[in-house]
Amino acid sequence: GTNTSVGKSLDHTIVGIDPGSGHMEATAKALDEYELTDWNVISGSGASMTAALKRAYDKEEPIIITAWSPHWKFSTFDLKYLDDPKLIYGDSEEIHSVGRLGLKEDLPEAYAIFQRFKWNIDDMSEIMVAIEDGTEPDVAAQNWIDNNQDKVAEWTDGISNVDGDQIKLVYAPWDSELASHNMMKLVLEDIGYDVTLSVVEPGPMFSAIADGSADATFAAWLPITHKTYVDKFEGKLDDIAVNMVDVKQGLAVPTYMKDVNSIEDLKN
Ligand code: PBE
Repeated sequence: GTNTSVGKSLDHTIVGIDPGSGHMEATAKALDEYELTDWNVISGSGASMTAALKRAYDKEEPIIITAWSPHWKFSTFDLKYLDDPKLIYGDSEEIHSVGRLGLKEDLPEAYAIFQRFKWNIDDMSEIMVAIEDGTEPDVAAQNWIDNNQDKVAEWTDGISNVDGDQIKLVYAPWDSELASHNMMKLVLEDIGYDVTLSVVEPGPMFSAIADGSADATFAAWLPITHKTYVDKFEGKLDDIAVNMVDVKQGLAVPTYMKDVNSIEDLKN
């Protein structure tokens, strides 16, 4: 049938991202739960995934990617999520701001901002799309801040300035997190912090917060995506607040793949 030929034309391969991401864990589970025994997922990175997507899309060739929103790929390409009736990728996910133990006492001004920090998919997408269009991340983040002074003021009003206190933010190399961490870096610098951004793989991201070598991350996708990490470091992370709701992850295909609409369609 048609779906078998989609599998064949793709060599039964789903294009994945970095090995330690929640997405790769969920995809392994999806292959298992939907009994897609012939299929495999190749790891890479967000950048290699979008490069493969662009190559396929330009030729209208089939491709299945691990996708998440917010992400600029949904602005650049016409894509659709595959239905996931077993909710392996979660339903609606949230992004949490997570800090090391003791952050509240050590850096109370930053902590107070993190408790209030909340924005939405359109906000983050604006920064992501600008970066993808070639704007430097710090410039794209500053432009968003300049255009959203009211929103930023809700996080920072009444918070005292600090005098060069150091704070270390850590995130994994996803474009969504590139946007959020560049934005928060500028907000913190504006009240006087000396901010370090470091980019590491997802496992080291959570372990850095848990062992106190980093102060905070705004990259914890829950309740499903990063559940394994949060469980692993239970009692060693401060789940400060939700900074975005209604985010999503799943498998996606270009809309020109008309016969593939559900993960179940990939079954032989
Ligand atoms: N993501 C985006 C991440 C979380 C943020 C869905 C690629 C993941 O761990 O899979």
